[in-house]
Amino acid sequence: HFSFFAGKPRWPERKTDLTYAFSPENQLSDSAKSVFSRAFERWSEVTPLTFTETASFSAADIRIGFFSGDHGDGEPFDGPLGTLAHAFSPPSGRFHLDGDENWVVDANLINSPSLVSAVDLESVAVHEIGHLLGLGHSSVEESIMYPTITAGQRKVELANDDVEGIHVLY
Ligand code: TQI
Ligand code: CA
Ligand code: ZN
Ligand code: ZN
Repeated sequence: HFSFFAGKPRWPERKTDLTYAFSPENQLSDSAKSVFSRAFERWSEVTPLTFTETASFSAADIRIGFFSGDHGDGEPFDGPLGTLAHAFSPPSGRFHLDGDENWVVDANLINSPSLVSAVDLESVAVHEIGHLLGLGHSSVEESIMYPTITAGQRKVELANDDVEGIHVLY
C-alpha cells in the first residue's frame, strides 16, 4: 500500500504547471533528456500536473543533476550500486542521481550481458518523481514506489497502487 512523507507535503493547489531543468554542468544527451520527459509524462497522465523543461536551472521547480560522492547536501553518493538517486519531498524539487552508476538510457540494452551493474534510468526517474510529488514507499511489490529493484530490472509503468496514492494528493 502507498504512503506519504510525514505531514503529507504536496505541491500547492495553484501550482499545477511545474518546470524542470538539468544541471548545466552535466551536458546530458538528448536521449537522456527524453528519458526524463517520458518519466514525467507517466505522472502527468494520471494527475492535473504538467511538467515542462526550462533552461533556467535556478528558477526551475525541479532541479535534476548527476553528482559523484560528496556533493554538498550531507547525503554523499557511494559509487556503483548502493544508493542510485535521491529526491526530496515537496516543495524541495531537488532530484540527484549518482553519476557513478552505469546508467542505461536505451531500454533495449538493459539486459545486455556485457553491461555490468546496469541501472535503468527511466525506472529510477519514475520512482524519484513519485518522491518529488510527495509519495513515500509502497508495500506493493508491483508498484513503482516499492523500495527495492532487482539489478538489471526495468519497471516504468505505474501500478494501480501508485495511481491511487497520487490521487490522494492531486
Ligand atoms: N534511493 C532511495 C529511494 O529513492 C533513497 C531513500 C531511502 C528514500 N529511503 C527513502 C527516499 C525514503 C524517500 C523516502 O528510495 S535508492 C529505488 C528502488 C533508489 C531505490 O537509490 O535506494 C529506486 C532509487 F526502489 F528501486 F529500489 C530509485 Cl527505483
Ligand atoms: Ca551508488
Ligand atoms: Zn544529493
Ligand atoms: Zn524511494
